[in-house]
Amino acid sequence: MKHWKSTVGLYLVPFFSSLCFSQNPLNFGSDILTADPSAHVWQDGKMYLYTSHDQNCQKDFWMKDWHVFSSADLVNWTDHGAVLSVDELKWADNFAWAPDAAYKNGKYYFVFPAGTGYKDRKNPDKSTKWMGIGIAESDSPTGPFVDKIGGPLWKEPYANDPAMFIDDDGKAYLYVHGRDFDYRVIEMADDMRAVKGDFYKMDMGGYEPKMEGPWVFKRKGLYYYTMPENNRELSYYTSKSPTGPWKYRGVFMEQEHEANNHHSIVEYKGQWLLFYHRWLETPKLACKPNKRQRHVAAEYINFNDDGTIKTVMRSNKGVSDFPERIKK
Ligand code: FUB
Repeated sequence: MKHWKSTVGLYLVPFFSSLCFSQNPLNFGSDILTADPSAHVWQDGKMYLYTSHDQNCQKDFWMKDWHVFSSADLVNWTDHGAVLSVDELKWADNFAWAPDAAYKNGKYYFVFPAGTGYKDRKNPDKSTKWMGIGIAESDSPTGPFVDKIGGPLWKEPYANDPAMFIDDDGKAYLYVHGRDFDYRVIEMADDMRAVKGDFYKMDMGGYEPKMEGPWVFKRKGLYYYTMPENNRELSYYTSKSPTGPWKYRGVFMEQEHEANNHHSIVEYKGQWLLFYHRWLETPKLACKPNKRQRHVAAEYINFNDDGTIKTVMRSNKGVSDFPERIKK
């Protein structure tokens, strides 16, 4: 009997310890539903995640505010609350979708999509939904962020999912997903309160699948344009310039369920990291008919010697060993 118990105990130890140390999705210390993480490491040496905020059992992505979380070890996170809400905007009242952030001129910028109207999925001709991109500023990475322009950066074309990339020379590039308007980039004015010049349609090497949620980063002199291809699997292009021409390099994270993904990639304390969201059963909420809700998760992302990205698998462990890794 004693022998039987100790054998079972032996098998249970790894099971329970994996539960204790599994921290994917990330533990933000509450039941908040988060999606569309935009990761940045700021001057204070901490990681900041700007996310969309799903409402419990929300209807058709009707989302109202954005949150920011910070951490120094990717395990212990502080929720700094809502950085901005559509209630503070004069020009939008809904669709607080995937945001991004930037630091320039000694200020923090929060760049976000928001909109008005209604999307009629049964009769698309009756849809009145419109979305545009706003930019708000603050002296602090956690806000409060203020929309000093009081309007979107432009009215047409319809656009969302902004990604701001600031190059080493200080130039700020804004990439968006738009209605018949993908693979476009535009430069920001120096004061970051307007766009400068015209949209530039980038050369994607002849491969332009349906996409949303672009993200641009630079590693070892090579620029990466990553995106949820078909809104689902994460794929990428590389280039020697932030405006292309780009070369398609393939998928680095497969899709999960018939559901969207949205991500960001950043280096922190010598490790390259992928932040993304997963649609997971969330029984506590008992949402019908969509039981799965979005939760922000993270994985390590690795590169081959030629700069190509190694396939990333979703894991329960995520980056929960980050504190140990950075001690080494
Ligand atoms: O969160 C709302 C929308 O879903 C985002 O803007 C898209 O990228 C997708 O994640």
